[in-house]
Amino acid sequence: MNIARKGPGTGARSPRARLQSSAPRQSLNGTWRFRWSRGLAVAPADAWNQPEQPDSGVPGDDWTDITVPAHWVFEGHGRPAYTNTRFPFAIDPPNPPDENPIGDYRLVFDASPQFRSGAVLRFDGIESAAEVWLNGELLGETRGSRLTHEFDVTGKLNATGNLLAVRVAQFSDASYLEDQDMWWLPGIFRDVDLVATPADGIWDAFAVTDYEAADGTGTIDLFIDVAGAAGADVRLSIPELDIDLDASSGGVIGVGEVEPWSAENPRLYTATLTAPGETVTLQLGFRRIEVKDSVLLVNGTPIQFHGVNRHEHDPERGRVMSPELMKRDLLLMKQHNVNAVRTSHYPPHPDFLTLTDELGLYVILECDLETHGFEEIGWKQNPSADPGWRSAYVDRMQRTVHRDKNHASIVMWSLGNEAGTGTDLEAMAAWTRGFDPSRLIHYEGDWSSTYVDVYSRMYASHREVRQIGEEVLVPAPFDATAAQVHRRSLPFIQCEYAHAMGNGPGGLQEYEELFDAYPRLAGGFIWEWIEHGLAVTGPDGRRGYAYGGDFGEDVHDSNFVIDGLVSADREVRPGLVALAHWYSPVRIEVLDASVRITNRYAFADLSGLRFVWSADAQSGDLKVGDVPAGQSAEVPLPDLDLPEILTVEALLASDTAWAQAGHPVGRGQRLWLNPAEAPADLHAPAPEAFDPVTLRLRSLGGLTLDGPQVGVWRAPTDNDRYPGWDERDLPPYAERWHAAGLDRARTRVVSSSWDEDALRVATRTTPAGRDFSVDADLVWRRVSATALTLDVTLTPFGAWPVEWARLGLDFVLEGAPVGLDWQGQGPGPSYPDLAAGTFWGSHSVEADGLYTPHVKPQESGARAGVREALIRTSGGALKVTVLSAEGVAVTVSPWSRDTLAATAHHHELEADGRTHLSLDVFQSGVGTATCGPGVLPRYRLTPRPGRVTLLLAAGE
Ligand code: IPT
Repeated sequence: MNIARKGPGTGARSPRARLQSSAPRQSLNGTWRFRWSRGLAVAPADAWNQPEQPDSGVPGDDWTDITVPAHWVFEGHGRPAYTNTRFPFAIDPPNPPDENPIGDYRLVFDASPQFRSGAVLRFDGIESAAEVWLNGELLGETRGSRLTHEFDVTGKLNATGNLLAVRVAQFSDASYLEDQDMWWLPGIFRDVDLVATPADGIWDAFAVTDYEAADGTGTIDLFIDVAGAAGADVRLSIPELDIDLDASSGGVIGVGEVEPWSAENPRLYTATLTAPGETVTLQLGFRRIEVKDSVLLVNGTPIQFHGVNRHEHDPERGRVMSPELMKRDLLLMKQHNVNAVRTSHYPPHPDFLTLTDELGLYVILECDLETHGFEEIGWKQNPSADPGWRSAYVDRMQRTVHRDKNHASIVMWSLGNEAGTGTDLEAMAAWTRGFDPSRLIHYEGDWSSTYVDVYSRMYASHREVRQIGEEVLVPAPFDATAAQVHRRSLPFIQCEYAHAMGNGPGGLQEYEELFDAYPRLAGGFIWEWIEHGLAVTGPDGRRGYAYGGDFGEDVHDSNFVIDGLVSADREVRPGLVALAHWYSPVRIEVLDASVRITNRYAFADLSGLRFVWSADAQSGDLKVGDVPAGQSAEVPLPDLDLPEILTVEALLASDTAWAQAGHPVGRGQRLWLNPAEAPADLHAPAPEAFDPVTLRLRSLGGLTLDGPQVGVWRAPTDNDRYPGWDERDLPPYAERWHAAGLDRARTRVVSSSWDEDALRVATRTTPAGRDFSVDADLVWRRVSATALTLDVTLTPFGAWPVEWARLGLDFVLEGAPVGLDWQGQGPGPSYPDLAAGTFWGSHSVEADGLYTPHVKPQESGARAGVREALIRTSGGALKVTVLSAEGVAVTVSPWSRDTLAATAHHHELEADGRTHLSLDVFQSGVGTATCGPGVLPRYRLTPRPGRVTLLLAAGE
């Protein structure tokens, strides 16, 4: 096995489409025999690949059972490893390291006559290179872990006892081309099948569909590659379109008027191709993707990608996908108004695309290619620029395009990710353009590339995105290069933006507003859909997730692999709730006496939606009428007494393939809240309730507590730990906060006085060794034996060198948190730049809903705009009523911020049995600094005064 060369695999048949066919297929998935070796040099040169070798295992031999498909690191052999961009081995292409786990696989199987007359052995995914033997004969080698290889086994199969032997190398020359930001997971991890290739059957078919919006008609340009005897007759039949004709010679076929395919209305027509030996079924979607005047059009209409990047990930099985999990991902996407997926950074399981066709999502289908590790050495030796690798590059692209070429949902072919620049990429593009001019070509890594059809970038700042939107509206400067002129003719997408790592991402609204404002901007794809946590069991049996470094890797990138809108178990993170709002196809603005409804669909009117208003205790349907795509309408509101809250929701009017009738797709709300009534007849509180040294409250009714302590720090989020891309000259907030001492501020009582009507306390809160502070004036009054009012004025003092994380009052309550009931924004958490998708109302969560279980612990769970909250603990309940005009953000946690900041994994957090409560007057935004801009200026919390009046009562 030669795994140190630059070429593609050997011996496989040329790639073809994955066809839904009548040809028999036999799955070879199941239990195989397996043997692991430390490196190729020590992989036994015995007769492992020969039928004579016993495969059943005798005591003492080194063969065990293994599941196919699986990654062997999850089957008891070796361990997973994570790196982002760095190679976990020396950069010495094309040589893999000597310490290179080798897996030998053996399967004995029978083959019925239908396969013996003609068949291929099909491997859908082996990481990273394999040598394939059948009955002692070498069939060839694979390259391209996420690419399909089919080996011709016609005439090579016996009725019984066939031996399939596969030797897999974890690392190979191919690893230099597969440096995606993900776990290194070796093995046969996708399906293995025996597929019959019947005589007079159909080897390959390519139906290039088109839709002419001007007259509503469709065409099919058909290419058929018949197996066996030349000239076999093939009939094309599309019953719904009354088409039944001889298609043997292929060519363009007009189908007359059709309903076009789009993500909004994924209309498919079932077509069959019938040859004497085989029938193939195609699901045809008629659509046209094109660029006109730097605008991206589908079926003649501008569209916007409301997209996400999706890696394949299962917390127990790595990149082994089940049909259920793929469907779950896509349903969740559709339910959150996502209309596009980039298959980052390799072709997904082939069945994924059947689902995107059916459910309606635009797909950027990406080739299995990334050479990011060469960036470490200034892109020296980058394979993309080395003609020696060209055949490997082009082979990868051909395997990518051929397998999936019949899917209506694929609107662009992407050459790969982060592979630098070079002529091998150009060669991939040239082949693709020649083979399939019906789709656009995407590649982000070469900004001056003249061989792509879209200008694509990742994590560009809002300012830059605006410039890109604007530049096509004015003539190009006269010294512009040809490449610049070409680029200005292209639509712009962000193939990655808004890095969904930890608490975040902020800045979604501002991106969406730009995408809406400039025709050139065709939207983008959030990084990324799923967190790649690997399931582990915590010390007390809790389920948790591992990340880079947890498997003893000496080179790793820690939790950078945990950056999804959903957890590895597909729990929705707050970022996805916010995203669903900004990606919504309707905008609803409640005005004084009317509602403005904007239809943001590209094609559909609003007849698929029902609009429901609710105000205080009343509700009803809102008649919205006909609002064509892209238009707005103002609809009068019912005549109501002035309500406190008016909400209008857009709900699905009927069941769809992805959600049931009543599913919310958009919401608008307006508040006219009246301030809470302040209690009268107040007196000074009892001194015993206060700590004699700190003058903080220690008891209230039967409650034992300690507070408030002024707080301006938060347990750093992932985004707080990275410098924003727009201010890389500054250390990240987490470091600046620590340097300034926000995490270790202490309070001194400056003065206090007991009057008849109040206790007045002035405090100064200052980090050790610093001379900047927050001064607080606290006025306590007694309402009853179980209730007090607290009026607090907070004023920054001195020259704070950094913005704050928040400005608030912290309490510690004896007793563990049990739950929270509140009136405010909810039900999920919100931060100033991550608040969309929450709405004002009465909400309630139990203990495990108080926080977001981010895999790496950090600040989470704030409920904003709260006017009233009941904090339930095992030691009793505290009721907080905000008497001043603005609500507060309430954070309730079983862990202190110090504990959150010091613990590596959520499942390792140890609760101290108390309730940590913060009532924040202000909060900073969260931003998306892990990749991209930090907190935008308007969401930063520059030190400023704040004021709040609270009613605190021991509740029930
Ligand atoms: C970008 C990668 O394309 C993506 O795979 C992922 O690694 C992401 O970053 C971070 O999570 S590349 C980076 C240099 C912006």
